[in-house]
Order: sequence, then C-alpha cells, then structure tokens
Amino acid sequence: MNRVLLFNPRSARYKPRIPNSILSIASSIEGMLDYVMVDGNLEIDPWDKIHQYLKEENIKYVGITCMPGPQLKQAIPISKKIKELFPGTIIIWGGYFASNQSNVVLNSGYIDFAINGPGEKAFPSLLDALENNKPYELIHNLIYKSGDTIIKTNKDELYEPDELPFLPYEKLNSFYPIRKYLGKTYLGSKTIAYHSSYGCPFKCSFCAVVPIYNARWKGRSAQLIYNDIKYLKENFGGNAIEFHDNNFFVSEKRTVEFSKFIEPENMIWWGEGRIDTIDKYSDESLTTMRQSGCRMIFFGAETGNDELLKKMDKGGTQTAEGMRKFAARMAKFDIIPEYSFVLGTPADTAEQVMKQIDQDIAFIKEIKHINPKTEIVIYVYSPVPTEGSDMYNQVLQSGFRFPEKLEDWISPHWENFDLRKNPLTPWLTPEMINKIKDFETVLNGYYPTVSDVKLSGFKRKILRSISFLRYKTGVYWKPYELKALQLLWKYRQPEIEGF
Ligand code: B12
Ligand code: SF4
Repeated sequence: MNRVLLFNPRSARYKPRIPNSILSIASSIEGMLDYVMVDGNLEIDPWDKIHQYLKEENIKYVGITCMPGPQLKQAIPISKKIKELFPGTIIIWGGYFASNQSNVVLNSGYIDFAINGPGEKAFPSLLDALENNKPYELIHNLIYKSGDTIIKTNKDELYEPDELPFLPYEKLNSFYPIRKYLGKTYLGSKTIAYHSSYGCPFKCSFCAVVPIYNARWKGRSAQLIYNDIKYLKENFGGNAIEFHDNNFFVSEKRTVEFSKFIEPENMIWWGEGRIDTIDKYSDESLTTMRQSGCRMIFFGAETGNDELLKKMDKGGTQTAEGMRKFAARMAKFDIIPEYSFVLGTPADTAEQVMKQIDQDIAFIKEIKHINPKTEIVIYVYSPVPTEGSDMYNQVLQSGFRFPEKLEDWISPHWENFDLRKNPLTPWLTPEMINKIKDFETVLNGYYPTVSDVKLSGFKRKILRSISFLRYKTGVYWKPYELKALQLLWKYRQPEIEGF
C-alpha cells in the first residue's frame, strides 16, 4: 500500500509550534492513506529521517508545506534530493510560498504539484486521482504543469471550518510528543498554537493573504474552538493560546462568545486583528475579552501616513488619528496593542522615501508616548506580488524582479529579503536601511519587549538607561553598545520568531 510523508521544514530556531499546516493536511487523508510526519523543527537533520522512510516505508507521495523564508532552506534541497534518489516519488508543495510563487516552484522540475490555498479537499482528491488513475485536471485549488504551461484550476469556495475533520493530535503525538510544541512564552508556560479561521475579509495591497483568499474569511465557531482548546489543555497540559489566524477578530460576536467560554479556564490568549475592526467593538466586549485572558493583540499599523494607508488599501478606515486614539483606548482596558509597522515603502524620489521613514519613526515615538505599553514591531517593506495593485505596479516600475529559479530563493540575499531584513529593493539605500535598523535597536533598548520572558528586570533597566540619550535626542546612528548587549543577552526578535 502506498504511503504519504508529510514534511514541515524548519521555521524557527527554537520554540517549535504545533505544525498546523501539515496537521490539517493529515486530517484530510485520515483513513484514506497511511502517513508519516517529519517536523524539521524537531530534527537535527530531517533528511536522515526522510531518507530512512523513503528507503523502508513504501512512500509514494511527499507533501511539503512552505512559507517564504527559512523553510525554503530545507524544502528546496530536500525536494531535489528526493527526486534524484527516488524519481518515482510524487512531490506536492502547499502553503503560502507554493500558492503565491507557483511558477518558480513548478518550473524547478522536481516538484510535481502545488496546492493553491486550502488543501483539505484538493490534497485527498489529488491522491485519489493519482492512486486510481483518474484525471486530476478538474480538481480545484490545484496548480500543475502541462507541457510548458502552468495551469491553475478554479478556486473552491471557502470550506466551513466547523465541518472540517478534527486535527489528528494523537497521531502527531505518536511521532513527536505534543508537549514539545507547547512552549514557554509571555502568555504561559505551555502555549498552544491554534488556527481558527481561514482568510481575511480585507484586501491590503501588500499582503500575501489577499491573492489566496481574495477578501474571503470563515471562522470556526466559538464552541468548537473552545472544545479543541479544552482537549489540548486536558490531554497535553496547554495553559495559554496563541491564535495563528490572519485576522482572528473579524466577528465581534464570535470573539465575545469565545471569551465567555474560555474565561473559567484561566488561560492567557493572543491573536492578530485590525485596529479599525476592534475599535468598533463595544466597551463591554473589550472588558469581557480582557477578563477572559486576552492580554495582547497584534495589529498591522503599517504607517502613520494617511495617504500611504489609502494606497495600501487598508480597507479605507485605518487612519493615523484612529491609531493614536485606539492605543489610548487599549490602555484603558489593559490590553497591550502590538503595532507592526512597515518602513521603507517606495516613493517617487529618494528624498521622499527618507522623509517617510523619518515621519514613521516620529509617529512610532508618538504612539509610545500615548501608550508606552504598546509593543512595536518593525518590518522593512518587502513587496509580495499582488498583481494589479498600484503598489505592485510601482514596485515593478522601479525595476524590482523576483528570482526566476527556485534555488535563488535560498541565496543569502533572498533569505534576507524574505525575512524583511534587507529587501534589495531598488528604492532603498543602505543609509535608509541602517536608519530603520538603528532606530529599531534604540527603540528596543529603551522599551524592551515584554514578550521576552528571559530578559530580567535588571537587564531591562540597563538597556533602558544606556539607550535613554539616543532615544530622546534622535541620534540612532550605529548603536553598537546596544547591539552588543542584545547579542550577549540573546535578545529575541519577535518580528522573526513570533513569541
Ligand atoms: C505560525 C506562523 C509562523 C511561525 C512558524 C511556526 C511553526 N509552526 O513552525 C513563525 C513565527 C516561526 C513564522 C515565521 C515567519 N513567517 Co509565518 N506564519 C505563521 C502563521 C501565523 C500560521 C501558519 C499556520 O500554521 N497556518 C495554519 C494552516 C492550517 O494554514 P496554512 O499554512 O495556510 O495551510 C493550509 C494551506 O496553505 C494548505 N497547505 C499548507 N501546507 C501544505 C502542504 C501540503 C502538502 C498541502 C497539500 C497543502 C498545504 O493547506 C492548509 C490547510 O488548508 C501564518 C499565517 C496564517 N494564518 O497561516 C504566517 C505566515 C505564513 N508567515 C509569514 C511570514 C512572512 C513569515 C516570516 C517570513 C515573517 C518575517 N519575519 O517576515 C517568518 C519567517 C519564516 C520562517 N522562519 O521560515 C506570512 C507569509 C506571507 C507570504 N509572503 O507568503 C504569513 C502568511 C503571515 C502573513 N499574513 O503575512 N511564521
Ligand atoms: S487586514 Fe491583515 S491579513 Fe487582512 S489583508 Fe490586510 S494585512 Fe492582510
């Protein structure tokens, strides 16, 4: 009997999370074909294990999940090796990278299929077609190559999350003990990573979720989320929750219902949302959320420039003034807003780009002044190809191009691009990038993130006093003293590692 191998390439240096992407895919073939799981986050070298399985276990299909960034470092060479050594194996990629960069994936020559967005129906249908010699061309959410042409089939409507099968946690536990995934974070000592909805109803022009979900969103009901969390708590000891949804808070009703369910469980929880959405929540809802354990919420603040916000198509109702007011409102409810900013967006001239960076730095300091507890996450703008948007066209006009070969994505240059560290975009000079990075270092020194559970009060005080002058006077240039301390104390980078 043919078997399936599901591989989650390494994505984090420490704190592995429950690998929800391959777990969802596993749930869709439960009872259909037998499968094994390999998690790069918990293997020193996953190739050893994969090689062993391929030699001994009659593996015919290998499913690999991949987001841009470090996961490619294992996904690419391992896919290539599998095809070289076991040419009869069929390799299927899924996840954000495969969906948004499908041409480069399929042109590699060693990946047979890509799944475009949700895979719960496409994956079992494809395996069924391949196993039983049936045509696969009409399966939705599928990308494949026919001759030299890359074909993308129609997209399915979003699935009802309540109707999707229960995730096979027990099976995962037989490969890797689930307790290893319940890590210590700011939220609790055994944090559960849970994904409760698909997509997002908005269409921000820079966002990788948009081309996949096209402004659609569907969430699992509060009752079923609660049942799953309770199961993970009772069976594996989870005591805090990190929601991995792109936009957890779309429905106020669902959020409040969930808050009421979870309150007696005494679990701190966190999720990602939009400022303008949550600002419409009533005071009563925010109080209920806080009482139920919602300590911090992540928001894409992006920029303090209203014109740019419009260009980013943030739904039209996010404004600088709204962000200021909201930061103050969150303080009243004792919920920490985590604002993420994208600095270094393209403009017509270098002066304009620099001016915008300066304005955003000033805006961030203003927000910190209004509510010092606001956590700030800074990214350097890295374009994603949301074709047709004004911003995308501007990026192309500037001469920017994506790599044409899959292997190029793991060259050191592109790795930095993926991590939004140094995006190689033609409009950003080293001086601009240094300014953003230096300001970030000073900001993180003056206001060390509360999510770094290892940083003691004493170390925080030292960091704060050393960065005081720089922060107040605006002299951010080359803060080597702070960099050295952050290196010494292994300061965490929430923008790369999450909590
Ligand atoms: C958890 C997470 C992380 C964790 C990973 C922890 C872990 N598990 O190892 C951490 C914090 C390390 C992380 C880091 C980064 N992440 Co991340 N991450 C996520 C997050 C929040 C959840 C992923 C998840 O589990 N989803 C739940 C599953 C069920 O959904 P899914 O992955 O989409 O899977 C479905 C389909 O895609 C498909 N599918 C997926 N895989 C496969 C495989 C096969 C074989 C098949 C058939 C189908 C299939 O079927 C699944 C079920 O429908 C997503 C956002 C999101 N909501 O998905 C961002 C996200 C994937 N990350 C993103 C990014 C950009 C990053 C970073 C590069 C961020 C940065 N610094 O800039 C880093 C670096 C990545 C790295 N280190 O490799 C982006 C990708 C955007 C893009 N351009 O494509 C996302 C979409 C967030 C966002 N909205 O911008 N991330
Ligand atoms: S609100 Fe967030 S997830 Fe939704 S489209 Fe905008 S950036 Fe993407």
